[in-house]
Amino acid sequence: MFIKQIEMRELRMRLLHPFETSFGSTQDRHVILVKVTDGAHAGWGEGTAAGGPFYSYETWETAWHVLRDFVVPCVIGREVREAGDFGSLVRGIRGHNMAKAGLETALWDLEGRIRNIPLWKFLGGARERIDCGVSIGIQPSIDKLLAKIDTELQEGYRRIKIKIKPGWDVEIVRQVRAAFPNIRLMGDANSAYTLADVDVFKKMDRYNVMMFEQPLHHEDIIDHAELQKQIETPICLDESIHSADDARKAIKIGACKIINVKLGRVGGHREARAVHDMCRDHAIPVWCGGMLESGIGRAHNVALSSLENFSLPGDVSASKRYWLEDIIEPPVQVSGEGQIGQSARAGIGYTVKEDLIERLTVRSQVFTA
Ligand code: OSB
Ligand code: MG
Repeated sequence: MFIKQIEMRELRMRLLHPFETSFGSTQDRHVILVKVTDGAHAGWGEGTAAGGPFYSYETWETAWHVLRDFVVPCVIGREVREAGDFGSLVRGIRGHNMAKAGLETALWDLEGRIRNIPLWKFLGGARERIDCGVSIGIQPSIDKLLAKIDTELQEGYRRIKIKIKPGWDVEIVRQVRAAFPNIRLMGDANSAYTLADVDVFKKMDRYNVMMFEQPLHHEDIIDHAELQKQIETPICLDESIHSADDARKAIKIGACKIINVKLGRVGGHREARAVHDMCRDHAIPVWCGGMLESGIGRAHNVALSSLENFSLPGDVSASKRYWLEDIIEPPVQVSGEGQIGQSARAGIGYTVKEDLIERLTVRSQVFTA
């Protein structure tokens, strides 16, 4: 593939509802899009950085800077044999995986379209329908949370993830479990605890929670291994895992029993698949995380989730939970059984609404070979 043109865009989008985690609340969501063309076909990717350096150190501002000044110059005008070769082109750039993933995933879409094959098949996926869960932010009250869970269950979602933080944990989990005795329930702490809080997790151990996601520090695996020894509920790592090698080490020391894979966090499809393979080889199930994506990032998540070891429902849910109007057509839709079907069309398998993208754009830059 000759990389003839790369276009970066920053979109200003607004979430239908604010999303609150242990590190704050978001409603204005800027989206970094990357469009890459070989002259005949175009591929699209999304960089999923947030407005502030709270989930990770990246922000949409740093992602723009790193893409424009470092990542794009490594790729523009190059003959790239296949999308999987992206990593070798940007080998010298440390970190900034969300920025890299914006372009990396665009190359996978492009290659899928050139080969006229759906991305999920091209990645080697087998799941024609993926199981969906939802991630529900911290709510103003327990009653609002219970009502929201009820709505999502009626929509068909197969697993409910709630956000927990000190003071919004044991009692919340107890009440949710009392109201919904049989649902698949999990809690995501986004690193809000330390090992000193082990008793909080021991108390929550009673409520048949599928997993606690990233309870401890975002760079830690040692303390997670210690916590896992002391509790029954599986620990799932999110923030701590940036590569297949991170996954190998975490599994080796017993820091987790499940891993959440996010394209942005690991730098794109190639590494996401490597994390998946590493986990599969150690009998560790994975699921696909979400970063409040627009339809483009969402479509990439749907395709990734087709790989066999994505055996747990992910945070990949319908466009309409986030956006009044999504930037792809059709929007990502979830069936009454809580599943998303794979597209039969080439690449990400959705039509990109370029006119809407143009209206939402706050800045753009084009690089031509
Ligand atoms: O920790 O999984 C997370 C959103 C932003 C940053 C981090 C996380 C999340 C979510 C939302 O949980 C998942 C989604 O619905 O896209
Ligand atoms: Mg998480």
